[in-house]
Amino acid sequence: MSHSKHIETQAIHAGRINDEQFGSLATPLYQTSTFVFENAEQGARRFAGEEAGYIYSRLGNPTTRQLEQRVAAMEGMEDAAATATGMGAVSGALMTFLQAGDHLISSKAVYGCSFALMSHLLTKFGVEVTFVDMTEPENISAAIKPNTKMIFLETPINPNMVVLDLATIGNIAQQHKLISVVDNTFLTPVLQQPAKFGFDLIVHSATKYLNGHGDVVAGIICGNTEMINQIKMTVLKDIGATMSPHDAWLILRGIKTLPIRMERHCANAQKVAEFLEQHNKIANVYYPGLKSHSGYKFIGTQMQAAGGVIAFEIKGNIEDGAAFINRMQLFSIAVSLGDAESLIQHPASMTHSPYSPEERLEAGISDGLIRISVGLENADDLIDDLSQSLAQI
Ligand code: 4LM
Repeated sequence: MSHSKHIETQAIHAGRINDEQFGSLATPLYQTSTFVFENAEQGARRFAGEEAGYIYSRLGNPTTRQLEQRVAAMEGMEDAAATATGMGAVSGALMTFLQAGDHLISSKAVYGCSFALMSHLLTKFGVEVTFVDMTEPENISAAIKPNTKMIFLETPINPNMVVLDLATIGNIAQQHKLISVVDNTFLTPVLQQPAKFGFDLIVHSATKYLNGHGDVVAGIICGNTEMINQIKMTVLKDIGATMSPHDAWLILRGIKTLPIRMERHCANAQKVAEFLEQHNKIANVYYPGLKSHSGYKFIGTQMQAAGGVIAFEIKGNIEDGAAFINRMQLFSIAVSLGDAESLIQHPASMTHSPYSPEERLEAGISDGLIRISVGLENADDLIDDLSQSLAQI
């Protein structure tokens, strides 16, 4: 499938394999652990890389392959590696290319377990990590050392919705020949394609919008063919963070509606954010779709729209915040995001609890921050739910 097709078409057709045997319209699910060789010689040729073909599902599977090709096309990248979870994707991108003695520069604020991976696990293996505030790109330049190998960021940042400047950061990475990695989970390729700004690797928690139905944990890494092959030989072959073919099948089904789902998530979130912004019990709203947000200027250039996640602080203390969350009826109290169902959670005690209180403060994640993932329900019903709980503060 050509990369020049529109994203709505790619979401349905890119990477599609023709089922020559039966003509199945839906992707066949190859729910198999292993693949049978015609003879011993063929098995040997496949292991030696002399003959194309599947060997064993940890190394590759036709259903999973279709998903890889679809997401790669949508991101405008050559290839992709599907992983067991989003953390499998983040760790795969980082661990394949970093070794003891290398230096990694990461945004200070990132998803809690990505922070834990970098600050705890990678340092244990001798990788040096510096966390910087990337809203000032000069901080990145200032942190670069002779052993700096890679930079890592998310935008908008989970959970505080700060938008980072991909064009400027991408330039810095290219000038210094650093491997640049963006976590594109929050916007998906429908709303933001970091490859346009020269980024080398794009990672996703496919658990979120790509699948969109809250029934899978999965991840994917996009990049050029050479880097993806290297990742597959590391994170899939040797570490084993492989996506299940059944999960790939569900994501392939979910991704067909990604463009229309994102449209609705954005429209609903915009209405909800505007409602929150004018409410007298709300102290701050962080949503790049609001003119008051520092990320608003990137809409239409770097990102098509602001996505479906909103962060905010209420007027009141931590107990008021917990009571506010507990009174929600339509919003489920749950971590994760990007599902049809609207979700609400408290980053300091949940998704970002791997940070120490000091690290969290330093990263700009306040204790009072509440994060919602605006689902696909009717926006007025979501506003009614927020409204009833806010009225009781
Ligand atoms: C959450 N997030 O925030 P898996 N990258 C980003 C993420 O938000 C996440 C991952 C990677 C949440 C999970 C509980 C930007 C996860 C990791 O959970 O490993 O698929 O993705 O609520």
